[in-house]
Amino acid sequence: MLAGVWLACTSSTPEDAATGVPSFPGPGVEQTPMGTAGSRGSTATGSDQELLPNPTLVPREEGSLGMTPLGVPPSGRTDTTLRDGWRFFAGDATGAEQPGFDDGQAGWQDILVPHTWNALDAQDGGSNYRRGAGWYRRHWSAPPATPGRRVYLQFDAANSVADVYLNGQRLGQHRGGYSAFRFDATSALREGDNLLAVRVDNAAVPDVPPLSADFSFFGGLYRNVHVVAVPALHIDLEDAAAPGVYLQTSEVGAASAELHARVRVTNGGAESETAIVALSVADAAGVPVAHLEGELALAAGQTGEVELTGRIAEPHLWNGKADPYLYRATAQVTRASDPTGETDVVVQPLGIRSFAVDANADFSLNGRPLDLHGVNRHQDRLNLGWAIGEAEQDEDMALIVEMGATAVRLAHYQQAQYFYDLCDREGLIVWAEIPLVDAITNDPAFAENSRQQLRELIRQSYNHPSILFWGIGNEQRTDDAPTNALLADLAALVRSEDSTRLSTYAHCCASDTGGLPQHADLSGYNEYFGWYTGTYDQFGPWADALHAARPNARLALSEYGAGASLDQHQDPPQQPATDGAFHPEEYQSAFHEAHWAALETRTYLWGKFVWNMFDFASDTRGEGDTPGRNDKGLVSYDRKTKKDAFFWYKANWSSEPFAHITSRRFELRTTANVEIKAYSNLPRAVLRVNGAEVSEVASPNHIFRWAAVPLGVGTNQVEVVAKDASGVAIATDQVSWSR
Ligand code: GCB
Repeated sequence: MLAGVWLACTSSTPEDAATGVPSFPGPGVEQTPMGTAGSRGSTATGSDQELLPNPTLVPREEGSLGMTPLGVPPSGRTDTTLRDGWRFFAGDATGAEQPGFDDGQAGWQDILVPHTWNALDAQDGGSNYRRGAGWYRRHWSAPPATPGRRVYLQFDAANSVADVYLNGQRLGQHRGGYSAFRFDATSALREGDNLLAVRVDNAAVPDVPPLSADFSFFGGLYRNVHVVAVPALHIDLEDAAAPGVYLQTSEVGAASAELHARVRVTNGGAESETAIVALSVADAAGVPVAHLEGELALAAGQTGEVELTGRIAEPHLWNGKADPYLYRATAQVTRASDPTGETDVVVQPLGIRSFAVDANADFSLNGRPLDLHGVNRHQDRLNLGWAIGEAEQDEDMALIVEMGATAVRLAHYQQAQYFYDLCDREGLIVWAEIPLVDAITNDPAFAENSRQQLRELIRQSYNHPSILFWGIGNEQRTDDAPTNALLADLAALVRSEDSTRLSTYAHCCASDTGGLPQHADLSGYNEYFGWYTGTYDQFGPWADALHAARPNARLALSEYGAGASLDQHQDPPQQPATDGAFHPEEYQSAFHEAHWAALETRTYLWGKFVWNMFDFASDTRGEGDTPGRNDKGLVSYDRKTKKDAFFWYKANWSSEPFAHITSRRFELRTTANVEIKAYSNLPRAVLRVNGAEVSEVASPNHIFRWAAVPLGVGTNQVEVVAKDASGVAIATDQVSWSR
């Protein structure tokens, strides 16, 4: 919602000769003047300013001092998305980085970016999807260069090793499949036609995590590619491809909150400059509530950092789903020698909140208890793999919100900034993490790449108020010295990068009380009682024993789940063989009913995350009804069908009234009498079969059961009407079963 407002602040066109911005013709090219970019660094001058309380701040007049009607100063920055016009070759192609290379030859195809070459073969099982090289090429036209102006190529992700060339010149390599990266393309850029070529490779390499995992590693440029052009004096773009603006709040109370901002500035020009750095904060209505300014002297080519601090009076808190209130922070850099001249602007969300995690009590947000319950999410979907867009992410979020989650673990890697934006706007609490999954190597390059990916995750996602936890790893299985050293190192990196949030870890398999879960501030456990081990009624006693053994540890259930097919049914359900072909939907429901009953009373667990919100591709798997599928989702891989267990959580977590008859896809019945079960968040429900009332029952726990209901031969119309406490019918559901 807010992002839409920011993007609307267009002040220059792609062909704007005055700004020297390259033009990128053609449909599929989306351009806005406000990119986000970033960095961290060296010299700093500071400015501490008391912020005026809201009512005494006078908004600048529209149009004065360069302010647009929407309150954002015009920026010399442009951000252009290169969506269409790409040629792609699946494999290695000698010389493909050269402008003269013929990409019209056989084997090359037109594609749109985001793109993956594994959309189909990484979802169909057999552990045989193509892992290797792919080449992308795209021409574009640039106007004459403007002295000092810098042009960057930004990749929001490429899995997993990318080599970038412009006009045959190699700009650099990025290793890591989930974080954004940028290269300064200015020196390789020329007037007129330019040829961008990218070699992406998703073959296994020993130094880039993940080495192994229970999901498919889709290769390609699967997120957007941008051209970002900035004035000579600009907000830094080279700090791990971050926004270059880092916002923190502290001492958050009803009367005020402290605001600390670091803004990194680069002088890309040939002369020394003094930069005027301003940070303005506007409320959700666009009314300014704070303005901070500092100055920074920079030699030619130098990057420095300004620290600005101040106070926001009577802050409107970002309060999770109850009130996900966002301010908008606009950082602006201007040359002191030309204060009305070109600026560079970066706009970021600002949410003001405090939180605490306690080993023995509920998580709290802004001093109030908040139950953190939700799901893990993978980013892939049927026939698209990871090459998804905003519409798919909106749909994912809508489903998570409909179910009533308060939190989400975005497993097992950095996800799109757009999804973190959605979490900010919806008020979901986020566990974000790096892809340190399963196996590690002792190679120092592996540790360094893990650190790099963690640094990128933190810096690129720093300003999302929804993110409270940085995940440093998932399920390292060997409790040995190198693994402990790596986890200790990553936990320390979180502390040095971001003292305002907590590190966390998802543990399994090695000893619960061993070394591995001790490094992060918080301990998550992936436990599958009733699926991979034991029975589901063992979960509660296990959790209590762990809490007793680690009384000061802050514990979460980071994963729990069971597989379910939409087409396999059983009454009453039996615990299936996990690696078998039969995963009845009814067993998944029973598993989650038991787990949630055990979880909702254990407030010492700060978070509870179902594995998984959606079925996902794992090409090595061959179980359930679909090869290559992990079927523990509450929603199908194509997002079209919600399994019964989805409605179990909705009944517990959402107040939107509904009724849902379970086993609805169990259409052909073979017994004369069946148990009929419904979920609802209303207190009473009536069952009717073929128009005749069976009975009205009350339920304290959202499960309504009618035992041994006779079904007639032929088609049976089954209807449940859920009622409020005073007996008013509020929601109905119908299914049709035959016998
Ligand atoms: C886990 C892993 C996750 C798997 C899941 C499963 O513990 O963390 O990546 O997908 O179990 O379904 O087995």
